[in-house]
Amino acid sequence: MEYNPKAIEPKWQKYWDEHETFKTDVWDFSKPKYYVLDMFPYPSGVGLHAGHPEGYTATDIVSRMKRMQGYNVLHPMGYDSFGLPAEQYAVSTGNHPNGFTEKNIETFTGQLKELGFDYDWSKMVKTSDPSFYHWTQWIFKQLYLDGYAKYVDMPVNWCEELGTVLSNDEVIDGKSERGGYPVVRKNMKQWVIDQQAFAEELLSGLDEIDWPQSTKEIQKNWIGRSEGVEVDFKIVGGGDFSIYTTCIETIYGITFMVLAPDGQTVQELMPRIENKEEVEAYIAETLKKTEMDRTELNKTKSGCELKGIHAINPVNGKEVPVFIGDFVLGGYGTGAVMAVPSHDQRDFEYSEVHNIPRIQVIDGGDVSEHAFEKGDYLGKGCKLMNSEEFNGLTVEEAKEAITDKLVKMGVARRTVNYRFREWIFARQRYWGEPMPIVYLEDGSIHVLDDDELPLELPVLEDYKGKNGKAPLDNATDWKNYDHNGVKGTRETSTMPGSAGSSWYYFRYIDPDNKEEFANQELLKHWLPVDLYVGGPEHAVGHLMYSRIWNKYLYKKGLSPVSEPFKKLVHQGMILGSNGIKMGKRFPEFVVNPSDIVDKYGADTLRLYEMFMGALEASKPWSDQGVEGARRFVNKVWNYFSNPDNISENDADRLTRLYHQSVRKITHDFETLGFNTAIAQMMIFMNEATKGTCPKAYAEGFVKMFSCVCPHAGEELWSLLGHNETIAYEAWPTYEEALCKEDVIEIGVQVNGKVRGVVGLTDDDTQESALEKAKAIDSVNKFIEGKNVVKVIYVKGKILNIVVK
Ligand code: ANZ
Repeated sequence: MEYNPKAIEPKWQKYWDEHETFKTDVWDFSKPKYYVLDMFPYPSGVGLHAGHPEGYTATDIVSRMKRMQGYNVLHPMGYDSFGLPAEQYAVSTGNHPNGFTEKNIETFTGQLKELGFDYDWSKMVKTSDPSFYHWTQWIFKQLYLDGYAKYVDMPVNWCEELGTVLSNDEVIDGKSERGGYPVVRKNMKQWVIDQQAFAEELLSGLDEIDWPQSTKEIQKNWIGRSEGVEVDFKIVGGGDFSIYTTCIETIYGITFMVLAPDGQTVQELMPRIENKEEVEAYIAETLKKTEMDRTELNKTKSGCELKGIHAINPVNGKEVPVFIGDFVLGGYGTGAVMAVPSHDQRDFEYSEVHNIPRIQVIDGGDVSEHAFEKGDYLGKGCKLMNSEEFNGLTVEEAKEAITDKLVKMGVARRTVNYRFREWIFARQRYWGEPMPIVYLEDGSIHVLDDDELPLELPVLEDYKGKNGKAPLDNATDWKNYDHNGVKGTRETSTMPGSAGSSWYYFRYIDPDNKEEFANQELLKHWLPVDLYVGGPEHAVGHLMYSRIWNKYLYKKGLSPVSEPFKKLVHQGMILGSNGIKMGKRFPEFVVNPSDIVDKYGADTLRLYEMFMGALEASKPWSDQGVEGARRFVNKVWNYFSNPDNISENDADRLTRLYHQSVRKITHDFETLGFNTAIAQMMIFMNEATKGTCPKAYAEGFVKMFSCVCPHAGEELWSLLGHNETIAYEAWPTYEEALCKEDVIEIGVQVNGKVRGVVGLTDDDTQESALEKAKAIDSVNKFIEGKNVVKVIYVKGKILNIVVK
């Protein structure tokens, strides 16, 4: 029978749909649960790209195996459907983005079904659907009521021309990435989420989860915890300010202080500053720069002195000049630093530019001697000098002793700082969740009552924001709030793209719930997600925000788990056959998965993408590779679809290989080593096709094969005489004893002379061969009490032990 994917693939897709084969009864607690999650796509207008089927096939294989192993499997799919492209479509056509989004979702769903994934489509969620964002708004409301979502004045990157706040990565050299318009730092009232409140749990939680080490590192650095001391400095003539330092042991080395130009202190001091004009001009310059530009390590340390202002070092009463410099950020620590140019690289460079003396206080740690090893603090393990009673202490001892002294004096506090700040939680855009917030006439904030949710997005005539206002500002009727006599104006910015994706994995478990965001008993049973597969580019975006929302819900008793994703795996990128990322630059190298399905079938595409290399590796596309995958699917098909190849007897030439294959493929699927699992299938097929195959082995093989190639798998299963889907059949088992290779006897030489014979199998390594040889008296006699200096072991041939 000819293998014809064009006929069997739609046939089985229809069968799965009609029989609701993959519909999960979430209330069935009789079996152990397994929750497999894919990062849901943004439904762009271009449809699936070649990278999508990679991660999705990986989870599909695992979910199919787990189902056969007796788990109740939840493997859902949905859409992260708010976002910029749909908004731009609305602005340019004047149409509501919903229609555009729905059309794209239809295309995506069609393409995903065409690939044969075992999604439970009845659990589909869309973040732009009011029945979903109802609960995004509700969770935001709880964050607000509990004080984690706040409306605060804070510095942002503001682009007047675009009329919106931009994130740091949307600003290049002080201009907007889009359009090249000027961007300034300015203070604005913003909705933010206080993520620092969860910093400690976010850090300690990393130890509980099975995630790639690199992703954990990225999250750790992003959080950027640092332990230090805040010290108060008096100003000559009245007033004071505090600084934050992680190197208090260098306090005797202070020769100047630097304040952030965008901080409060310099404004307060302004009347007393003698060179006011110069200072104000420098502040204005600084406000044009982004934080990224300011913290760039290689740039010159610009700044200017605040003439007439001196600070007093609390340890020795010494007066030092005060400067402003843009490398000191207003939003970190206290926005002020004590500068120690002998031991800090940036302070050193600043002192060079501004001609400030240096005092060395750590023996061997002077940065000027190591000026080229930028960024390193060079004092570890060294001893203090020029530091009065602390001379001779090590840096570590001095840290403690000086802190103790300052704390006792009442001028310092031990503190912890985090690099990450508030998460800015509002965008001046249309296509996002409306905020459930109203500003009342008396100036107070009203958060909508539960019965006012969901607050739906109004339809607009014009989707473009005007005069620096958000698009929703155009919705005059909608904006004016009047509820039971309470009057006010609605917040017109919307939530950022990452709002819905921060909690969607809760909703899959109970997507139709109208009373709560998900039933707690169900959450208790189904969370955490057992396996999550998606791209590494989300390390500090989505994967951080999801952990933050879950930490909050966990604290509140609304999530049963402290971490939402137990195991995380990043799939690698599928490159064009030119070895470069597929994209607009080389359109001729872009592969459209639907074209491959059309030409070779979905099973071939799935098998190919799993066989290209390790899941985590990036790998180039190869048309010959696809051809090879198709030949293998053909080979499996031709062999098992022919009844002449199936025999009834069990004990057979294939027994050992079959048991080994079940062992290896099960193990490799479990650890997501799909390429090596498929390689084992190939080894099995090479042997099998030399003769006939017992029916039991044929069935076992087809079950494993069906995880990778589900359509051909189902069809072969029915040809083997079954009427029901293969999806719920029991996973094949193996016997360890039957996996053992035959024992081969080889001679053991000690220093070149044969001293005995040892039985070894294919599984034996050099170490185990040596151990077995030592267990033979006639051999051991020549080894005992001597040093084994070398072992030469060639499988099946020789074992030569050299002793001295
Ligand atoms: C004196 C000193 C001496 C410092 C020395 C370092 C080495 P992390 O680990 O990132 O927290 N700093 C403090 N506030 C700052 C701000 N708002 N903008 C820029 N830099 C700031 O770094 C803490 C160190 O960064 C602090 O320790 C301070 O410089 C600087 F030999 O104080 B240090």
